[in-house]
Amino acid sequence: MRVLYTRDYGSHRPKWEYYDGQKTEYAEKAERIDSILSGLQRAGYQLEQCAIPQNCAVPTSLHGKRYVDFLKQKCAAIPVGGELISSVYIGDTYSPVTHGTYKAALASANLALFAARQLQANPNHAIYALCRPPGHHAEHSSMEGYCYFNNAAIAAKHLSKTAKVTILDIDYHHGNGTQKFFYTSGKVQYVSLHINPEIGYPYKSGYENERGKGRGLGKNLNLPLAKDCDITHYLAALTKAAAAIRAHQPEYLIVSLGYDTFVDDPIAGFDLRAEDYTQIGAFLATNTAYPTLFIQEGGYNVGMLGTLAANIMNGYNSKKKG
Ligand code: Q9C
Ligand code: ZN
Repeated sequence: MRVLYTRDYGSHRPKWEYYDGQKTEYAEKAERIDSILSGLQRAGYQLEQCAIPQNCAVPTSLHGKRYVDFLKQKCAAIPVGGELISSVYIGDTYSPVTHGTYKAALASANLALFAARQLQANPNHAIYALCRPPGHHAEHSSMEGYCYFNNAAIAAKHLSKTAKVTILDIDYHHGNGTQKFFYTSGKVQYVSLHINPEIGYPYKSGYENERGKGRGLGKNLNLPLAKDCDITHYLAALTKAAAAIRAHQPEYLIVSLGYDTFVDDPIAGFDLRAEDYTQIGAFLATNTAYPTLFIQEGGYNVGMLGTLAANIMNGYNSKKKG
C-alpha cells in the first residue's frame, strides 16, 4: 500500500458553510488530512509527499473550461479570509470559494491523476491518494458538497483510455458528480453505497432506479441504505456491489473512500464502528481484488480519521495477495 499526498491540501480553509440558512462551522477541515497522515504513520505506512507543479494540467478533460477559469479567477480576486458562497457555478451552500481553493483543488485533482499513472506503472501496488478537497459531488460546471474538481472521475477517465474501470463509492453520500460523468459510459462502471437520498444529501440523485443510459445502461448501481445502517447491512450491500463489479470485469478499481459512514461522524448517520473498517478493508481485498486506487472523499470526525484510515488499510493489507 502506497500512500500519496501533497502539501497543498492546506491552502483551502473556508470557515463557514450554510445549512437551512444557518451559518455553521465548515466541516471539511484541513486537519482531516493531518489526522489521516499521522494515523497511517503511526500504523507504519510510508508517506510519499508529491510535488504537484504549479503549471500542472487543468482538469478540462471533464470540467468545462469556463468553469475552471471561473474558479481560478475568482480565487485570485478574493482576498485571503474572504469567502464567495453564491454565484453561477456554485451549486449549493457547501462549496465556498476562498483565495487558496483553486490551488488546493488543482493539486488534489493532479494527485489523483498522478496516482492513476503510478498504478498503471505498477498495478500490484495498491495506492491511497489523500486528495483534499474531495471530489465526488463536483459536476462538469458545478462545485457542490465540499467538492471542486472530481478527483476520482479524473483518474477514472485517464485509466479508461486503455481499460475498463469501476468506481466503487463508499462515502456516506451519493457521488452525484461521478455518476453523471459516466452515466452513458460502458467502460466506466459506477457502484455506490450511500444514505438513501430521500433523507440525506445530495437528495437529487442516488436512487436505485438510476441504472445508466445507452451504452452505460446497467453500468450504474446505486445501493441506498437506511439511517443507522450497521456493519451487517453494510457488508450485505458490499456483497451485492462486489457481484456487480465482477460482472463488469474491470482492469482497475477506484474506491471513493469516505469515513463519514462512522457512527460518530458529526454530519452523517450510519452506525459503523472503528473496528468495522478493518472488516471493510479485508472484504475489499478479498472480493474486489483488482489493481486499486483509493481516493479520499469525506469523513469529518477529525480525531478518529487516522484510526479509521489505519484500520481499513490494515484490513486490506491483511488479505491482499502478492
Ligand atoms: N445537514 C462529502 O462528504 N451537508 N460531502 C449536507 C447536512 C453537505 C458532503 C447537509 C454534505 C457534503 C464529500
Ligand atoms: Zn460524504
